[in-house]
Amino acid sequence: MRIRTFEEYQQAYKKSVDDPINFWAEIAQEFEWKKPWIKVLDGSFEDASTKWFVGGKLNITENALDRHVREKPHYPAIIWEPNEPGDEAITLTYKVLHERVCRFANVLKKNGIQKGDRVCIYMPMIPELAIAVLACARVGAIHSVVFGGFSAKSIADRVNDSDCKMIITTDGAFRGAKKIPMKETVDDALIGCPSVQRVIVATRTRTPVSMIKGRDVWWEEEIKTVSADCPAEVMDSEDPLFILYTSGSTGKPKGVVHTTAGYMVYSAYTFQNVFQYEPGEVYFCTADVGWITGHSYIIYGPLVSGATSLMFEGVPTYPDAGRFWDIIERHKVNIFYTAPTAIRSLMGFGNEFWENKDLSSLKVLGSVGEPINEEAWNWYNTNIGKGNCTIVDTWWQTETGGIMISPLANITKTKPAFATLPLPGIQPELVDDKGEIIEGNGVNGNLVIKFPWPSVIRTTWGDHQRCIDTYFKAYPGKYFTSDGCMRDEDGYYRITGRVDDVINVSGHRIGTAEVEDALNSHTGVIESAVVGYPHDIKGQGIYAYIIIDHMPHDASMTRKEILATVTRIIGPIAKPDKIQFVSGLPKTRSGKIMRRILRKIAEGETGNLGDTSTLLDPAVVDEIIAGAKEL
Ligand code: 7RM
Repeated sequence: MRIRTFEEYQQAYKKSVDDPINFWAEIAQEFEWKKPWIKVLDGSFEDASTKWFVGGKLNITENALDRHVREKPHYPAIIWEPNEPGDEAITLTYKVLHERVCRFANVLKKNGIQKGDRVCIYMPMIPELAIAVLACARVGAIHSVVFGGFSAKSIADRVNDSDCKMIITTDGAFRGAKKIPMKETVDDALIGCPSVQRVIVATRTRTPVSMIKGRDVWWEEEIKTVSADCPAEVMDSEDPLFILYTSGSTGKPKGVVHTTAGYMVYSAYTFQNVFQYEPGEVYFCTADVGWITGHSYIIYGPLVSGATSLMFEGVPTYPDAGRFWDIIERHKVNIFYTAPTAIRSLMGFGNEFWENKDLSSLKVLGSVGEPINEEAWNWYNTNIGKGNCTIVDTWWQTETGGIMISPLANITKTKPAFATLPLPGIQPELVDDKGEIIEGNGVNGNLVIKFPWPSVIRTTWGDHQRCIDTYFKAYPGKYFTSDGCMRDEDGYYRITGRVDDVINVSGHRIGTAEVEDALNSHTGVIESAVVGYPHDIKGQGIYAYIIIDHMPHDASMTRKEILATVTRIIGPIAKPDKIQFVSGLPKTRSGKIMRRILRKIAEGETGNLGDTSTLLDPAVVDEIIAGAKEL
């Protein structure tokens, strides 16, 4: 499974294309199965019916825990670094983690959870979060982790979409200098969630919370009453493992469904090959488990691989902008995986935060979530990597389950800002808007993947047609990524960003339609249009054009109120960075908003706006340009 040279990569790649069935079968054999599969690959992209390792039986937690407990019980599985730098880090060995997962799995069963039930997890980055996730997998429950920054309404929407029977949360969360309520937000959400029968609350901040009789129980009390022995549920390869909601260009966030075997095989295979993890090393991914990166590369990929995964509760700037470098120094981190937005933000804080830190343990630096600009790539390479670390710029998506295009650390020759080459099993192609394949090198196009890989999205929860329409319809027989991409003279891939109405703010995916819906629910807002614009640190910022029923006397107050509404409805991550009040929006005769024009104005373009001849009222454009200058 492990590739060690560029020649081996080329051979593996060739085999994965010529003979994908045997290629993946050989890799899958290295895992622990309760019953072997009958067929490696079935179904088709046309109706989004891909299935892998059909008929196989397994439990992912036996691969992530039991297997390693037998071989190396005292090896650290999770090193947890708390928010407060003075507080001692906690190490959970594979044996301890296994015991705690089994115990909590019994708590789930005792509280009525059975195979196939959906469980929502709304927690900060504490070990109990990883334990809750794995305990769900142990009993065959489908976890749906909701990022701790989402609002009560966002929780309720997600819980209701998949009829979660339970929510696991904490009293509160520590985030830098702030203490944030969690249970209280869950309580607000639960006003509108009839499916939830039980709430399990773990203690973190000792914030007083309301506990409802017959519904709410304490984690610490529950685990006292159960055994530490919990046989793993027998799961089919294609039984859903989890749902993770992600934003698209239209409508509400979709529940992306990943299944058991394919996801396990692919997350572990890519973890080992991209990062080249060696026994004894410490791996640190700064993502939150609320996003796919945390699922695949804090929990499942590393643990299935028997690695040591460092999990950090806090934020990069607390107590100061040297926190990541301090963690790397103290825990002798070898592999560090973060987002370009964090790099750009830490670049701005000055040398004193990293110069005095010993970063010599580092071997591999990773980047994920958004395009990394050359300046940030070079800064990361020179100042953090000291020119001695390889940078892996990993392109992938919630829907792909694992890394798709990336260098293999110290194997693939890198190039600043390039995700470089596809991993074995991944067949990318560039196509134009008509679906014509763009051959050759030195070209640009829409990125599609023309052959299934084990962790491709299986469905969108409750609406399979939406999955087909979103990913498999634009280019029949191919998976459409919604990303634009260039392939340079060397055949290297560089992802240029989304080609749909999704904005990538600090590596978080936000749908413009969702933000517009939130804005439109604010009193006085008649209509709104949201676009992304280049932002030095966040990558993209959110720019909202708003038609309001009458111009406010105090525009800054109205802006604040509008932001409060967006925070209530979605969460603080969706707050527009700029709000411009306008009297009209540039629309075509058929009533479609011409976002292209709004995007250009948001970028600061005033002259060349392209063809505006189809506009109903071209005068509105001049007004918007004038207003944008004053903002
Ligand atoms: C892993 C993750 C997916 C979107 C994707 C891209 C963008 C992610 C890179 C990247 C350029 C990268 N999942 N993206 N990684 N763009 N280079 N290395 O982020 O579902 O939350 O977002 O993120 O646009 O479509 S995600």
